[in-house]
Amino acid sequence: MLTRRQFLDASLTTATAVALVSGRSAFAAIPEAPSATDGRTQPPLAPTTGPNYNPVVTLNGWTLPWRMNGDWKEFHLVAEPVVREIAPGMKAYLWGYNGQSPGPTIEAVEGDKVRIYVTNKLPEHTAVHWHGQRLPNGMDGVAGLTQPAIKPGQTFVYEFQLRRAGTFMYHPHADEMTQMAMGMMGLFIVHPRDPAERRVDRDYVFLLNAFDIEPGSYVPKVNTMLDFNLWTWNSRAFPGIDPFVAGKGDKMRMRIGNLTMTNHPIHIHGHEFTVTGTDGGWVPSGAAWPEVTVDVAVGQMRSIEFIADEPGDWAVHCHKSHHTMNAMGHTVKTYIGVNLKGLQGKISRTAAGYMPMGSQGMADMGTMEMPLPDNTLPMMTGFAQFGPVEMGGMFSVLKVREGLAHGDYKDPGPYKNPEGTVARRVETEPPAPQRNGAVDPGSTGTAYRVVKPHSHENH
Ligand SMILES: [Cu+2]
Repeated sequence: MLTRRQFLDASLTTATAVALVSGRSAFAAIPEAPSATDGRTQPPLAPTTGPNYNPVVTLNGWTLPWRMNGDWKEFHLVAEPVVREIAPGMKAYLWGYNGQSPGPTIEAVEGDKVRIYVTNKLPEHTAVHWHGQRLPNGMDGVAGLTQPAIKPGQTFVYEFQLRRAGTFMYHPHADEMTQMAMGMMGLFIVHPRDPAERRVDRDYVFLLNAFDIEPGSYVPKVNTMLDFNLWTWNSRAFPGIDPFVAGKGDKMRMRIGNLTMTNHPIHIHGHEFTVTGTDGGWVPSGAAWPEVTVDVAVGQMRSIEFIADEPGDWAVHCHKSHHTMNAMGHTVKTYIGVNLKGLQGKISRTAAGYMPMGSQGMADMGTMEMPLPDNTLPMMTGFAQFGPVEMGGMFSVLKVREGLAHGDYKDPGPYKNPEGTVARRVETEPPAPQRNGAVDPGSTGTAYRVVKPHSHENH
């Protein structure tokens, strides 16, 4: 609790800082702090000064512009409350940086000297830790241990030289439980000095994060330890997550950082990849190992690479099935195998609006127009060309297309499958009975016999 005196001090300093930072002429020593609120993936930011590199694409995010000052690259982060659309139909009141959660991606080059200003517009103190970076101890951003906390209204500066290329993160190290549960985090990419080293055509980056937001409310519960109800990539949940777009034959990289409190096995359909980097650096090329699922543990980063050589719309998702479900699913009861006929009428007499569901599985929930409280997301949702996708949370699509231009990241729409290459229905006889979800132990399965097999299968 702040005392009245402390509160007045805090609001005065906040007001002063706001005036100084927005009035550029009054505060020329500090670079401008650009801000963005658009939840869509922004085009990569190609460098206009300093060494060249192939910029990353931040999924549903953006890169922080910088300015050169002598031989220093100067950035300005503003820690502040933000409104983030998690997916269409739901907004969250979070804390982040420069208008968004996660904050903008910082990109620079191995050997660069970076000067990062951090202005605190939060109601409490903060500090920024540069996860994975080699730097002087006093620049490590642990409030109390390596520096005084940045009080509301204050601006601190961090200065260090980037000693190695790789994928890093930034996040608060002050009241971490609250500030990370509220969405404060960002990516920090350091490119190799030689742009030919480890070069790829498309380099996607995202953070795994999670929130616990009651349906109908806007602010995350910050004391939740494990039972989160929104599993997100860059603070977005499917169907709010943009696709990974690839030209056929492109060399792809995805860099995935985990700032949740559990591990996430990230799985890609249709392609195998190699794990080529961790927060500790690049995996030597002879030691990179093949996978189709990479487990990203808490506080870790994994960089994976593959050639996008299979055209199509390929699912990319966390393999924990509860992490591909949105908030409303977490309270739904299981009724599989229960005959609910007649029950609804009886219960509705005492509980108005009662709606039983799921006696034949939960798939109804992907299509039903069920009234939701304001500001939440259905359990499983999303539509594609063949029907409901029945997903939520940590799910997106890798869209591989022939003939995409190098810098084209637009959603190319649904994949046009070549004739005869889509799984199809076959005629059966007798028709499969309605089983109402119950398993008949005496069933021999003959009801599903295919009666008109292709002739060549009879030989
Ligand atoms: Cu997961």
